[in-house]
Amino acid sequence: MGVITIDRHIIEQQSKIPTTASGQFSWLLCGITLACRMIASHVRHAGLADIVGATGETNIHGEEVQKLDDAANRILQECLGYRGNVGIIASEEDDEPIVIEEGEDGRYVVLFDPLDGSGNIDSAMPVGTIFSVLDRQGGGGALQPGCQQVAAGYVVYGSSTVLAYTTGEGVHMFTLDPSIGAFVLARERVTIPEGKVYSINEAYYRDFPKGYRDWLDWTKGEGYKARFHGALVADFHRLLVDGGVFAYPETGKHPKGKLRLLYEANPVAFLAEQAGGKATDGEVPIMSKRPTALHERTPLLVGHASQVDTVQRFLAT
Ligand code: AFP
Repeated sequence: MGVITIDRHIIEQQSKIPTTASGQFSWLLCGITLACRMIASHVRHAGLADIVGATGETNIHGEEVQKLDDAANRILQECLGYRGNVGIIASEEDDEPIVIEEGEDGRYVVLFDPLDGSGNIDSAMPVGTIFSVLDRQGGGGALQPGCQQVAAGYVVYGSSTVLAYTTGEGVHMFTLDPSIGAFVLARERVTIPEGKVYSINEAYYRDFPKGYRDWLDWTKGEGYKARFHGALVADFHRLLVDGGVFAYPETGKHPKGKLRLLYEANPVAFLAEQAGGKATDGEVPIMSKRPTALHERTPLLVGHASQVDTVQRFLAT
C-alpha cells in the first residue's frame, strides 16, 4: 500500500462520492493542507525569525494580533485565492469576508481561524489552525448552520504537527513528516475514547452557570484529570486521542461564550460527531444553530457522548 499522504487520501475519499468526484473539492482541500505546511514551517521558525510578538494592531474581537496570526492569515488567503473554486473566504482575523469569485465557479466558502491559541506562541506552547468548508450550491453564503459543512478539520502545531479532517466519512489523522514535507496517514476513522479528563478553564469557576459548577464539584473524587492548553485545537486534539470532555461555557465576561460558532465550534462539532461524540451549547446541538453574524460566539460543550450527557444532566437540574 505504501505511504498514504493526505493528498492521496483526499483524492481516494472523493472518488468514492460521485457528486464530488470532479477533483475540484480535492484541489480545494489540498490548498488548505499546503497552507498548513507553510504555517507549520513559520511556527517552527518563530523563535529564529523576527515573527514572535504582537503586530501592534487589534482584531475585530479587540484582541492583540500576533505577527504569526497575521502571517498564517495571509498564507491561507494566498493558497486559497487561486484555487478557482473558492467563492468566499472568511477569517477570524478579518472584519468582513473576502469575496473571491461571485459566480458559480466560486462554489465553496472556506472559514478559518488561522492561528488558534496564538497567545501560546511566545511560550512555545501548542497552537493550531481550524477550518470549515461550506458549499454555496443551494444559495447559502457564509452564514450556514454547521450541519451543512462539507468538510472540516484542524492542524495542531505541537511536539509534532498533526492534521485531522472529515468530509462526513469519519475522521482521519495525519502526521507531518518534515523529511518529505508531507502529511502521512497515522489513523483512519478515529473515535473519541471515553476518558476521565476534562478541559475547562477552571479559573472562571465562580463565573460559570450553576450546572457547570455542580458538575465540576462532582468530578472531584471521581478519578478525573484536568488538562487545559488555552488553545481549542490542542485541547480538542487531546480529546480525540485520550477522550473526555471540553467546555467553554458562558461567563460574566463572555455571556454568550467566547468561542466563535463559525470558525471554532462548528468545525470541532462536525469532527466530534464524526468521531462518535457530541457537541452542544448546553441547550441545542452546535451544528443545528443558525448563525446570524459572521463572528458570532457560542458556549461549547464537546466530547465523548456519555461524558457530554453527564454534564448535561447537571445543566438540566
Ligand atoms: P486566541 O486564539 O485569541 O489565543 O484564543 C484562543 C481561544 O479562542 C481558544 O482556542 C481557547 O480555548 C480559549 O480562547 C481560551 O480562552 P481563555 O484564555 O479565556 O481560557
